[in-house]
Amino acid sequence: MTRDYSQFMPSMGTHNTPKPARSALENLGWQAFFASQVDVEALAATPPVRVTEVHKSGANVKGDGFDGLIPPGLELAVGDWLLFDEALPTHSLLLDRKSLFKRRAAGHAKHYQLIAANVDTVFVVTSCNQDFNVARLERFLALAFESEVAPVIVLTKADLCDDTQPYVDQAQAISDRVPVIAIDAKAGDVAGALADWCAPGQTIAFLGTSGVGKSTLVNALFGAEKAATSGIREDDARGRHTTTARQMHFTDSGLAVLDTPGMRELQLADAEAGIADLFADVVELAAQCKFNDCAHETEPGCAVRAAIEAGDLDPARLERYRKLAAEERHNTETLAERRSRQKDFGKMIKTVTKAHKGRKGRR
Ligand SMILES: Nc1nc2c(ncn2[C@@H]2O[C@H](COP(=O)(O)OP(=O)(O)OP(=O)(O)O)[C@@H](O)[C@H]2O)c(=O)[nH]1
Ligand SMILES: [Mg+2]
Ligand SMILES: [Zn+2]
Repeated sequence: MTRDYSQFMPSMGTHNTPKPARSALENLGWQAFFASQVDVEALAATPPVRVTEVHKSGANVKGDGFDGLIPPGLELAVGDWLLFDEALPTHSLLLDRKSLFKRRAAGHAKHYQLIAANVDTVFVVTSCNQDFNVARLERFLALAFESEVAPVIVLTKADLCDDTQPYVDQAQAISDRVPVIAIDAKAGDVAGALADWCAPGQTIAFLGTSGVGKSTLVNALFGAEKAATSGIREDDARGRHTTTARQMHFTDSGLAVLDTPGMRELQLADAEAGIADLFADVVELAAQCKFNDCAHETEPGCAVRAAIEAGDLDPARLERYRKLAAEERHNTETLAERRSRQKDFGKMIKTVTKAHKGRKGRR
């Protein structure tokens, strides 16, 4: 195994060389990943811009000393980077995404909704009250793993709860790859608690249901009222959907921050790998079952049941995994059906066009 020992090496005079000033683009989240897709001429002719908001009438974009609007036509997500074509904005070139959050659109079984692109860290927010729900957290985390975005769980309203430890323990048990933070978003040191993920040039996003304090966290990071917040209904601790649009804000230090509207329903599709990552413990156990197609019910040599009996696997966790995996398969099939129908339609058009051209040729 090769190990990286660089952190143990003496730093070679780094404190003597002043850091170069960060460029305006870097302060919008421009990273080497995007720069490597563009040559110098393209950079000069079509300057990079970042999508900060997407709505029906188009997308707001921001670049170096530039604020603009791209008319509808491109399928864009907040956080996207484009090479802006001033003469024909809808011909702007979309750069490859480092990451993309998408979900099965609510109410449209056969469509995707793009949530955000090029996010480095996602804070999955829930509060220490009735909103706390392990199955829902697992959905958000599986989506993050699928999108290859590092997730962190933030438990807000620590001040309203006698003992946060049971919440922290349950959140921590979901995955040892996901840090958990409990905080008072209104009065706690939010910037300090999230500092590890908020270096200049990074892009962070807040996801979670309504009323959990996403906008409150955003405001705390800015030290200013960037986003509106409002009270929750006391009876069921649910929010009122105060934030209605996904919006990217930028701090003076060069951190890109995405606030999102509360999401009640998160349906996963094309997220098999993300789910397997999150439930790696169950997947590994299942691989040790005697039969490849073991349903972990009554089969002999079932490693999953053995782990449950030994108290090493929570049966409720297995059940949640099964349910999420089955739902994901169903959603993925529905989307695949639609895609294949579109492909068939595309083929039909091509055949018709060809036949038409053929006839013309014979005339
Ligand atoms: N006491 C306390 N109140 C909080 C905390 N976090 C948020 N709140 C309050 O909870 C309410 C909802 O907070 P928001 O920040 O608007 O919640 P949101 O997640 O942005 O909600 P949507 O925009 O509807 O998705 C507000 O009244 C906040 O002041 C916290 O840690 N402690
Ligand atoms: Mg909000
Ligand atoms: Zn089994």
